[in-house]
Amino acid sequence: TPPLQPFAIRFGADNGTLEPQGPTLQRRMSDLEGLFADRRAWEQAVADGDPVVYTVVSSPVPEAARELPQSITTIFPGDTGGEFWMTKGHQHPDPQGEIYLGLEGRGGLLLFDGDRAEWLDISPGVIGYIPPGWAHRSVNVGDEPYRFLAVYPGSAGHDYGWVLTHGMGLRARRAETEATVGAETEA
Ligand code: S6P
Ligand code: ZN
Repeated sequence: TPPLQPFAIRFGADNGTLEPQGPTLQRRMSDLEGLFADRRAWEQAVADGDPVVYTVVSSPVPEAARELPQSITTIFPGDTGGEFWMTKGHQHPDPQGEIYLGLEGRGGLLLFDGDRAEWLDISPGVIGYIPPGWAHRSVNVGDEPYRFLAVYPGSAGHDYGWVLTHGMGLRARRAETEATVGAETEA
């Protein structure tokens, strides 16, 4: 395909739309197998209507070498067995940096390089930087949808198996008494 021509993209910070828009996807609870610590709670949630946990809307910029695709992720509020709703998380097989910009709601960016885990609070106006080689997962720690813009190199690729094998080092749990961040070491 020939290189793109310059163009503007209008994004809806408050509704998660991109115009013009490229591919979109919805991830339901059943798509998150093996990710929540409490497998029984996950099975129950799948049986109880298999809710949509998050959506991803992309701009028309393709995931191709030297291009710079963007997408808006919206994670709905909730928890499964006390663990906040979250994205699957992935590594970029070709390690390259990525940035996230918080747009709405209250969330966090969990980063894991296989050795060290880090947690960044992300809210509207905050940019989270993901260095090359750090697996990343987003978490909604609030009571409304959490939404962010991601900008990433088109040749980075996505490896979801890495997280299933290595975990993410930390988990974000709803505190027993109040709905605040509870990032704890994995059991
Ligand atoms: C892509 C970027 C995001 C995620 C999206 C969904 O590199 O990190 O657009 O794809 O937040 O998360 P996941 O882990 O299901 O791809
Ligand atoms: Zn990524």
